Amino acid sequence: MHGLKTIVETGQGNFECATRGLLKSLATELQHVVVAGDHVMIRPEDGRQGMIVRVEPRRSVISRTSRGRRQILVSNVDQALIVCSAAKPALKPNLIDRYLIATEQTDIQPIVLINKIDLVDAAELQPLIGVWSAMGYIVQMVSAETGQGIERLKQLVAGKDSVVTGQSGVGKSSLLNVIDPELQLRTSHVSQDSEKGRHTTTSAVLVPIPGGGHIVDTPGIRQFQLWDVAREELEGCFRDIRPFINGCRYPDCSHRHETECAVKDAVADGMIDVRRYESYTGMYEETHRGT
Ligand SMILES: Nc1nc2c(ncn2[C@@H]2O[C@H](COP(=O)(O)OP(=O)(O)OP(=O)(O)O)[C@@H](O)[C@H]2O)c(=O)[nH]1
Ligand SMILES: [Mg+2]
Ligand SMILES: [Zn+2]
Repeated sequence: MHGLKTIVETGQGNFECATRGLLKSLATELQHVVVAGDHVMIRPEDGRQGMIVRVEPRRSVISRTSRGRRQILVSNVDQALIVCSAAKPALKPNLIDRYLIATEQTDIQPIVLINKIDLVDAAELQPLIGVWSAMGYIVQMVSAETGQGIERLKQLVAGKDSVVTGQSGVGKSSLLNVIDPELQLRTSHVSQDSEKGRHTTTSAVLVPIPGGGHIVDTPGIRQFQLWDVAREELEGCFRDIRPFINGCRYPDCSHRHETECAVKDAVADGMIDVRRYESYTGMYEETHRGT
């Protein structure tokens, strides 16, 4: 999106499109009618120009709350690449849990990438990774430095639309750069633009990658905290805790101080990983009550 113009990728190349007036009238100050990732129908006009006449229903959205209102940043994303590093900065398993929990209520497939695997003994991470794998999460060890795991990463992103998230310094740009050496140039280009005060609502770009698919690039999304999960919904977002919650004595059990709690029993019996349980209680303290 560039102001009033939207670049639409089609089977016959890119078209620079305006948006039909009727659609535009539905826009608000915060919300564009068309967002990056949308599937649209266009009417070609002269040359490579066109008019967006219809926006298809969105499969999934990534949004943030701005000035008290939900703003959609990008739609129809298939997967979120949750990038962390094995060291420098140190691995933070509870932070990974946070990202995983946030994707749980969406149609977005999370993929955990543990980068900088060259800096540690990979075998030591196996028990930790095994806990996530047992719940069905994809966790891939990679190194942008040595190339370890990069072929697998390329397979994971091919043909899919992925957003990338993770703390500063974990190697997101480095990984994108090995997926596509051209991507880095374009990444820095977008950042420079936004420094000049480009309106943040228009800055999401889907960058095509080799083998098909896109990486969603916006500085905002690279730091996104993902979505808020209401306190009542938290237990259900933990794939390992969810099976036990019906066994608790109290229907509103928070699984912390209550007696006759099936979740705490499961932790004591080794059915739920202790670190995951602590991750749950930590998040519980911080989440807000829903409305
Ligand atoms: N040893 C090692 N260093 C790496 C690896 N990947 C990235 N680095 C280094 O880690 C540092 C940070 O990498 P970046 O790619 O800039 O990290 P980033 O996640 O994009 O950081 P922000 O843009 O600040 O969010 C750089 O000095 C990289 O050279 C890796 O696999 N192994
Ligand atoms: Mg970066
Ligand atoms: Zn309980």
